[in-house]
Amino acid sequence: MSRLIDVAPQLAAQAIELPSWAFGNSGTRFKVFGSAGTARDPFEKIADAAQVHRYTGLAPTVALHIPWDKVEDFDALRKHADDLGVALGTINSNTFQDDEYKLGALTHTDAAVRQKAIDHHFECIEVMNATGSRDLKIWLAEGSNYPGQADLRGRQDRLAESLATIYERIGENQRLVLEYKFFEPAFYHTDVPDWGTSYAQVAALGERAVVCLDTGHHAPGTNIEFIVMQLLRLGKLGSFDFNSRFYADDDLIVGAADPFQLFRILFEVIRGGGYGNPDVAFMLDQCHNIEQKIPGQIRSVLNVQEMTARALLVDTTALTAAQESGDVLEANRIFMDAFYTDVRADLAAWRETRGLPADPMEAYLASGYQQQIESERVGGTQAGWGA
Ligand code: RM4
Ligand code: MN
Repeated sequence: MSRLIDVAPQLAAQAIELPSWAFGNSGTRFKVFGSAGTARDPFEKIADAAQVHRYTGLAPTVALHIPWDKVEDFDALRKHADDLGVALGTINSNTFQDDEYKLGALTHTDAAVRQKAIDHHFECIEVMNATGSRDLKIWLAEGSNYPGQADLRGRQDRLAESLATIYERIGENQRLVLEYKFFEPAFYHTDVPDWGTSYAQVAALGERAVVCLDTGHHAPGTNIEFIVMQLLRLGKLGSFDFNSRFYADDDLIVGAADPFQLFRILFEVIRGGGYGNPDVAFMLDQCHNIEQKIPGQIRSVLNVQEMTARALLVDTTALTAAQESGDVLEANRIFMDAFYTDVRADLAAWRETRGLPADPMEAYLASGYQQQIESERVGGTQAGWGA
């Protein structure tokens, strides 16, 4: 078993993008709770995200959602991020909150509605040009609720056509990233429900189109690490939206519901060459409905770091030997040995060697930032879904 110190250089390469929406208020369809100090605009969301990076060294970029994070002057937002030591990352499009999109956006039967949705993506590409972002991430809320309601095949064909039009606008150094999700808000069928559909759609577009795997977007019991392996094998795993879930798309703190699953996923990422590889972006897609938001994000990136460290500790030489000789129990023992290794004290010491606090959460809580935003951010409207 190798020690943490042996894998430290690989740990230093870790970067996890934060979602701007984690710093605004969110909730369920029953209630969105407000909370003191919550960011009121994209500038304040970036300031909060920068705190996470400051204490963990793990989160150098922030993803934006358009129009939630639309500002007059994206150059100013970019400079603001830069001044705070972070950069703007992935641009997420949003075609799920306009009345016209009730029955679809990129798949709608009405060409005018499809064009509106395509134009929104063109606008997102302009934002990317201003922010210096590489990735346009598309998640579609499209589908139907009742059998017979929609022409499944027709929608898939219109989706292909709309995506091709958007892809043509993508710059040389930009990518189109298509995210899948098995259900919700549509309950009978979803137009991009699984990795296979996303793969088929992006493969038809070209090299700069890849798949986003959101860990909360599968049916319970799905072997997600198998999908990770397959997409890496096919060269189409573009990014992760990390979060955890118990039942549906819960968007809870990554590693909270099933740390072992996170370990298994990260093991396949590493084995498949997706770790420390700029082609595979690590992002969080979470909401902190009842817990504090900045600490929630700190806990999340630390969970990913901790499980990455454990996955890096797998003795792959011994594992391969056990696999090839058919030693079932020994292979499983080697795998589990790494999973059960407590790396927390070693990680704390390693952080200090890099000028970071041993305990980022404690350092943040002691910094006074939370008290400061709670007293300063009075008046105005707190950011939330749709704002
Ligand atoms: C979706 C999907 C997207 C995220 C939105 C807010 O379920 O996961 O990635 O942008 O939620
Ligand atoms: Mn997502």
